Amino acid sequence: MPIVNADVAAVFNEIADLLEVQGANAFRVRAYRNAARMLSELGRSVKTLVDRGEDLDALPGIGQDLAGKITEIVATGTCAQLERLRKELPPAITELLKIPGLGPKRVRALHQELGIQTLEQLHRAAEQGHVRAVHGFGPKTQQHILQATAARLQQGHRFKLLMAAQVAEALLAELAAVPGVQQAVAAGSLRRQRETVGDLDLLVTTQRGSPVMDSFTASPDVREVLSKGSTRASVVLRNGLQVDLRAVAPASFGAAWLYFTGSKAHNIALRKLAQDAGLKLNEYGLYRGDERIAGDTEASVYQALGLPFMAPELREDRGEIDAARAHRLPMLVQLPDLRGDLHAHTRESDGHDSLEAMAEAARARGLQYLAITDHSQRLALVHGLDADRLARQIDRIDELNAGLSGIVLLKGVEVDILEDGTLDLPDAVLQRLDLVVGAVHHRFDLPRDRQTERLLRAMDRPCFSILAHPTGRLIDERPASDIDLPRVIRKARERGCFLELNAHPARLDLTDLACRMAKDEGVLVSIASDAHSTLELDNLRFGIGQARRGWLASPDVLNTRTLQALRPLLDRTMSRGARIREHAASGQQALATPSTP
Ligand code: DGT
Ligand code: CA
Ligand code: CA
Repeated sequence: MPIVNADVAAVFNEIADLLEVQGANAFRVRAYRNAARMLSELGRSVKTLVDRGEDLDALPGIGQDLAGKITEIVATGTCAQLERLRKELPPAITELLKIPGLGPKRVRALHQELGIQTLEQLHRAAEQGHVRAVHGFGPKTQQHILQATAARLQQGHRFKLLMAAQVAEALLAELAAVPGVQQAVAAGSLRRQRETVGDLDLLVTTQRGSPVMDSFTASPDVREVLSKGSTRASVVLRNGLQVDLRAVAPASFGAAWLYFTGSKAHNIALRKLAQDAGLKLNEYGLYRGDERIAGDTEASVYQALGLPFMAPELREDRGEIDAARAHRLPMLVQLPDLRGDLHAHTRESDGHDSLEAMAEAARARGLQYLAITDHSQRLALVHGLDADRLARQIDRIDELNAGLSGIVLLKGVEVDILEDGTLDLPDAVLQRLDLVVGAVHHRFDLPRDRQTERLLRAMDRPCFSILAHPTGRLIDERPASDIDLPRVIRKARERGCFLELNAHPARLDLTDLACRMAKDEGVLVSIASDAHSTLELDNLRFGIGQARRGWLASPDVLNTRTLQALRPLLDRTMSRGARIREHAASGQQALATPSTP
């Protein structure tokens, strides 16, 4: 099985963790982390780049040293430096580092003073009160560690969709190349585009005698074979991801794909429908008595049950079956429906690429417009723009647009929403933009009322178009901030502004259910890449997956609009006209006339 980007990223992240535990230079550590992030977000296979002999140091943040290591990892699955570090430190250090609040320094102290090497040992030490005795730890931290280790030990680990998708793609290509294999497809939560995946479920149809189970379990990336038979096998990969493979005859392919795609709840509901009609549904087909009446395709099964085909993203038993019977299933939005992207960064703040490169990359992906929304000044660490620099960027975009064809850059900003709900830049410069994307980047921990008020107040500002990553959650890393989302959605409807579904695979914020809530309230959703490089524009596909899970059809999505149809919608959020003049008159110097088309 070939190495996928996530494997290389995992090696780099582990190196960074171990270096940090050893107290290595912070720049060195950060270089590995940035490289890991870039790779896991890269739209192309780094193995393919290596195979083709392409120049790896052309990738953002990759110098000669890291390029050499990537080549080494692609060839061998690991790299000498990591092996060296692993020998120097106990293997469970990386696990310990994942506990919130336990940085490398503390992990080091626990290891050195208590000899702790595993989660179980840490849990026991906290239970027995030994942790609080270590310098720098108190009873509160000990309690926190006790809870966190208990939770970790209980919860089965789930993988982010991006990583699961990369691994599945590589595995399916390998399986398809095995003699006798006819079809090889993904099923399970991956196919339903859930934001995290517990394990991978793959399905093949084969001719008799195909060695598919042997090749699958013999793959060098398999750490452990859990079970193996002639029609099924389960393995655990080196990265910890479990993969279940099933083989069926072509006549059962549709029924098996339906069964293993799930969800379990959807399957149960379908089986009940079948029973009520005097039929029997299982993974081999739909039967009347002993006769198989459907099962070679999924559509044949649905049809025999009197239903239209249902997209995998809908199969959660959240009302899709009733909606289907009433012919009320939405025509789900698709990637080619997107005409543009309303959230992207350039080198001017923390992006990797220039305005020109971003414009070209968006055009190459068939987009008609791309909003440039660099960070605002409060985010000094990422070189956020103050009013002067933003004004200069506005001018540059105007100049650039004059010479561009096939793509229009929209002038925007990702302005910080301050703690009191004001915005991080004056209205005078915001007015000159085509759109204002507002976002929270600090104080995620405010109590519900204050956090909600903060957002509502921001949305009430004269220039406010789209609320970006509304809850601020990072999957597995930071919980959603506590907000009254229904209130925020109703506010967006009253104000005529929009909510973002951030397509970054670590965010996917809004959730599927939140998308559905927005749709029900008539609030349009902006599916946005938040790209920090040209390659990250490809993340839009994960946003599409989430939107489809949230029942969004093309008309429910803001950026399926043509530029011509989009302009007036954005203009309304920018209070062009009376209110602007009022604000300009109230002491702030108008920098220029508003840039209406
Ligand atoms: P995951 O792996 O936790 O992200 O979620 P899934 O949906 O991939 O669940 P998984 O891997 O346990 O099972 C794959 C599919 O197999 C599941 O979506 C539906 C089907 N399945 C599994 N167990 C059962 C069951 O007990 N009854 C029925 N009807 N279907 C099942
Ligand atoms: Ca699964
Ligand atoms: Ca499974």
